[in-house]
Amino acid sequence: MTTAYVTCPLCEATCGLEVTLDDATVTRVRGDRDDVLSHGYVCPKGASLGALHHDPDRLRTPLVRRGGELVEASWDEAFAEIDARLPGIIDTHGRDAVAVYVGNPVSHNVSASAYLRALVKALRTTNVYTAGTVDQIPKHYSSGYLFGGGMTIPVPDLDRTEYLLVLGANPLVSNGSLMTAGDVRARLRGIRDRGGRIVVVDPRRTRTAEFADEHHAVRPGADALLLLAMVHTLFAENLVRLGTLAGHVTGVDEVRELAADFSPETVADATGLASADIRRLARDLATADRAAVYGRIGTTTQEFGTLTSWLVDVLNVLTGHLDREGCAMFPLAAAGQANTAPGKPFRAGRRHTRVRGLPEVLGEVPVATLADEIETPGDGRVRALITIAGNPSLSAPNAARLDAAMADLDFMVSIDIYRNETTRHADVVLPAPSPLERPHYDVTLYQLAVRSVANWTPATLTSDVPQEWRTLLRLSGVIAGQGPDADVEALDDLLAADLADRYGVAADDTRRGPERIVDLMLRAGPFELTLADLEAAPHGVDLGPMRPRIPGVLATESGKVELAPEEIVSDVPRLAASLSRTARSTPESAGSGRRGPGGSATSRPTDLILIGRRQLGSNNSWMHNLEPLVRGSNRCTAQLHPEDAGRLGLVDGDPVTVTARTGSIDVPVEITDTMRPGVVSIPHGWGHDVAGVRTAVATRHSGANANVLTDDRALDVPTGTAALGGIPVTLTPTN
Ligand SMILES: Nc1nc2c(c(=O)[nH]1)N[C@H]1C(S)=C(S)[C@@H](COP(=O)(O)OP(=O)(O)OC[C@H]3O[C@@H](n4cnc5c(=O)[nH]c(N)nc54)[C@H](O)[C@@H]3O)O[C@H]1N2
Ligand SMILES: Nc1nc2c(c(=O)[nH]1)N[C@H]1C(S)=C(S)[C@@H](COP(=O)(O)OP(=O)(O)OC[C@H]3O[C@@H](n4cnc5c(=O)[nH]c(N)nc54)[C@H](O)[C@@H]3O)O[C@H]1N2
Ligand code: SF4
Ligand SMILES: [Mo]
Repeated sequence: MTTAYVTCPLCEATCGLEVTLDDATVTRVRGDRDDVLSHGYVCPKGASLGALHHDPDRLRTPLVRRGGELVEASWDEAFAEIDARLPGIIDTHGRDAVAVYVGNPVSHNVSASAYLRALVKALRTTNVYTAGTVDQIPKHYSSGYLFGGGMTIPVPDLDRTEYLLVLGANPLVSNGSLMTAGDVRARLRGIRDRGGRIVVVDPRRTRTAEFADEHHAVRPGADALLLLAMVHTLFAENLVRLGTLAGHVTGVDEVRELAADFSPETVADATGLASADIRRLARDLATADRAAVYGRIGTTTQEFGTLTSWLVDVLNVLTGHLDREGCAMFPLAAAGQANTAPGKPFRAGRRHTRVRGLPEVLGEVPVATLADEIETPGDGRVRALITIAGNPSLSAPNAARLDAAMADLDFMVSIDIYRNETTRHADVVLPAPSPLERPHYDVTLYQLAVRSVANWTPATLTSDVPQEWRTLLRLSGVIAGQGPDADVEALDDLLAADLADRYGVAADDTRRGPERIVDLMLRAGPFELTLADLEAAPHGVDLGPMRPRIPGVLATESGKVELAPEEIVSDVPRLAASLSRTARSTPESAGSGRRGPGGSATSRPTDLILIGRRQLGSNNSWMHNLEPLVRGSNRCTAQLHPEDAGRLGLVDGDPVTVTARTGSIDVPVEITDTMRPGVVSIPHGWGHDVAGVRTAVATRHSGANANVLTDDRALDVPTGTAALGGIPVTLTPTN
């Protein structure tokens, strides 16, 4: 028996786990009590790392399409196929004919994230689509314009705050997002133990809402109105206090003017909150000494994602709750922290997509328009696609359309650990090692951690599957014209030398791959660690709580927090227009009349508004092939308030057909008074019963694909991020 200590790479919490092995068999996974961040916490997914590693369906051999069928092939055969097909497409149709889709697990995989740069550089395509564009891009955008850096995102100082206002996040289920905090439950409990308050704004009474002191069931998409009315109240009641931020903020008067028309009375109907409650929320926030406003995916993947993300921080600033102990603060990571050296001020929209003119943000363009780019003829049409750790067939809006478009590509390569809904369309599938077969250091998520910590995980098990960085470099070699057998070591040396140059430190050339990269990032970092320091600390190194970072962290043109950037406030008229839209709608049905942008449905009594939900045993779309995770309550259902169910004559478990502009799906209803009347919730990541996958367990527990209902036309306008929530749908009992 041996024991290994690993940082879980499955979600943003970065928990430390203790893995027990009998030779190469994982016999137990539990929380590492000595882990510096998570102190022994583990969730059902982390506990399933062994099951994931041993899953017989997980890919260990490349697949190549022969005579229409994906068949097992050697690595050399797979790369020969790519070399025979991909460079030709670039030669004939140009660089932009190849698109890349980067999925969520890349953020948790330094081997993939560090070496993706090489691939994108070799491709020189403008078509880089990411899961971020169905997720947090509005927060990067608002932070970029407010503070000057797209990664300069404030996170709540959970361990010291006494008032936490949470909008559109359910950390007790998601384990925290844009807020890396292993064992979030203990940390939230800490707030209450200190006599503090937690307030949740969410159309559903989630686990986090149940746990909180106060819950407000806002109407989907109305958060920006709510927050702007709180801003209005702060000014009206003379509660604006910049505190230590005074002298570091511009644009306060502009914000006052923008909020003038949004009194609590004006927005009450549209938000579903009483004006007295809105005023009280503003006062409670203003008078709390240590407080933070925090918003997550319910605030970013919605019609007003940018404005909501912006207003979260406007409130933090106006109440003096930014960059102070116990408030919203800027983390400081030991490696790769993007905002430690002064850079150029953030700018988005440096280019726009060909068909719909949607903006680039952080070099990424919205996956909501990938199908347009594949389907629409002309120069720059996407003819080939490389997916890396992504499953857009289940995760992107109007997924059925994108799925069909992918089937129509000239060539597709996927790097993935499963043959699933997306990778079944590929011509070549290249496997990646399991999480236990690769080293790990969470370069991305530690930049958003509530404490500075550093933890290195060496690979626990060896693998026949090449490390993902090697696969990415080999693929880059094909694209750079070096053929199927590029010198991976030489390419790695180049990449490391380039980074060493950028960080101004010498690379330790006795190390290879991500080890060399992480080591040089650590040495260049603010705590001047080395990889050897971390190798000697299997439970991680604690580097202390967040510290004030203003003004040094600010990279705006003015060197100040720019509270009213044109790129954001120009969207306020669209928000104002949404108010008159609500005013015109019928008041008796909470959901009716609120249309997503581009939605053309007329209000009917059975119209509902669709939102999503996360489930403890799911990880977006890809862990449903593990028996321990698909037992019990982890099911794909449409949650509905009893009033709505009664109106539709539905009882618990009845099958319903849910229809939106883009398509319809059948799911059983789950009747629960945790839902806001007029709103229906269906989790994403299900819908595994399609041909050509190799996920036996998931197929048996299929569920339906909620993203058949989400609309690729419904976007947060400034960023083009999909509004996955707030979609008008109709429910009819399935016969
Ligand atoms: N167990 C589990 N954990 C996960 C994941 C998973 O799939 N399963 N996925 C991971 C990923 S990729 C991410 S990005 C994070 C996300 O982390 P969270 O954002 O915390 O995740 P959700 O549980 O989806 O919480 C979003 C909440 O927003 C609410 N909501 C929907 N629309 C609105 C709205 O218009 N306004 C407001 N105020 N609320 C709204 C929903 O009801 C929901 O409760 O979770 C990560 N962790
Ligand atoms: N309706 C609705 N849709 C949503 C959301 C929602 O809340 N509602 N949430 C959105 C969010 S926040 C996100 S982040 C996206 C996620 O969108 P995606 O990233 O497209 O989807 P995932 O389900 O995370 O798929 C991850 C893929 O990576 C593979 N994989 C896992 N580990 C590795 C690895 O180490 N290497 C490689 N190469 N592959 C690996 C898995 O097999 C799977 O195919 O979904 C979005 N879609
Ligand atoms: S909460 Fe996230 S990081 Fe922690 S064990 Fe679960 S999946 Fe892993
Ligand atoms: Mo996400």
